Amino acid sequence: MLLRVRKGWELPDSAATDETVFHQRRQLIKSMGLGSVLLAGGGSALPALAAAGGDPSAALYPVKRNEKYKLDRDLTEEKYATTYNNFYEFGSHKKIWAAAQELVVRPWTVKIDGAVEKELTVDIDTLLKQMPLEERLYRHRCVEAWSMSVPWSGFPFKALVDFAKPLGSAKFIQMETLADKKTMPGLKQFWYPWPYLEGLSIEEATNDLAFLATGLYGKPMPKQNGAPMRLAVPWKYGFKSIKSIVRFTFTEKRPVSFWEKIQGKEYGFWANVNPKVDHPRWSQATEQVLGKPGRVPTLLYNGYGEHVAHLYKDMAKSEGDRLFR
Ligand SMILES: Nc1nc2c(c(=O)[nH]1)N[C@H]1C(S)=C(S)[C@@H](COP(=O)(O)O)O[C@H]1N2
Ligand SMILES: [Mo]
Repeated sequence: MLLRVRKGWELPDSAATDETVFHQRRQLIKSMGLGSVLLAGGGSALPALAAAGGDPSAALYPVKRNEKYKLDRDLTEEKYATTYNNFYEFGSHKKIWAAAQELVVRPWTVKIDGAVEKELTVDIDTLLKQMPLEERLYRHRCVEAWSMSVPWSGFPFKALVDFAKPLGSAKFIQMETLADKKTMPGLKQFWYPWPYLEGLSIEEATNDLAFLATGLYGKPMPKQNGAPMRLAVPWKYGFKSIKSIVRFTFTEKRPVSFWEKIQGKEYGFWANVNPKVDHPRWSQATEQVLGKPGRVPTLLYNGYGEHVAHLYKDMAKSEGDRLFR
């Protein structure tokens, strides 16, 4: 985001083709894995499936769509949303989707700590079974001025807050991404303050729109999009929507997020979308929709003002335009 300059959204056809070939290869490996299960018998079934990328949550999807959240534009084609990604743990180039296949998503545990009744660690599949899964169509607006519209599967963040039982003193929730040097080459960029951290106020996290996404296009979350669970807060710039979350810490103090630490003047804590507040180095007035020619106007709160504007009414004076960068 800071160092990376893209020549528009344009995805070379070759990359999309690569993806198709790549998936076909995965299919092949998968069928080979299943083949060896049949040959070798039950004992080796689990490792073979795991090696072939088997996801124990696959049977949960697709989930029922919540029709409350409407789009004003077409859905982005899956091939763009799953090949045009930001995930700095895997580098700052355009082949993130390929590099991110190294991410190991099982076993995966999520820690809940800080100002809660009882600190705990929960296995992702145990958590998924308890959460009210649904599908929502959301826009996503990156601070780099590109955008997409995608069907996330997942559950309201509020359901996780209820599950966590925060104490009255908790005012913010800090979230943390996995930081695994073995599989994430981006961590070698030692000048970044790993792990990737983000935060929301409790009011934001319990707002209807705040969503913990565990699937995309009716399937488990692709690794490059932040498997097995990532945030989706569509009224904020994309960098707030932290991927591959391993920890939620309830706290009294406002967390300092990853990009805020690096360049606080450009990437603040609140980061609500606003076409009138430019990034110091570029305009935020318009955006490039992935897969579409030309640019469209950017909307205040990315078009979600009716859901969230009230959260910031009393803060507008004290925070000024920091609400929007
Ligand atoms: N852990 C982590 N989360 C992250 C990022 C990242 O680099 N690391 N990039 C952010 C940015 S800038 C954007 S725009 C979105 C991109 O999500 P997508 O690849 O699913 O479109 O993820 C956000 N979450
Ligand atoms: Mo972004």
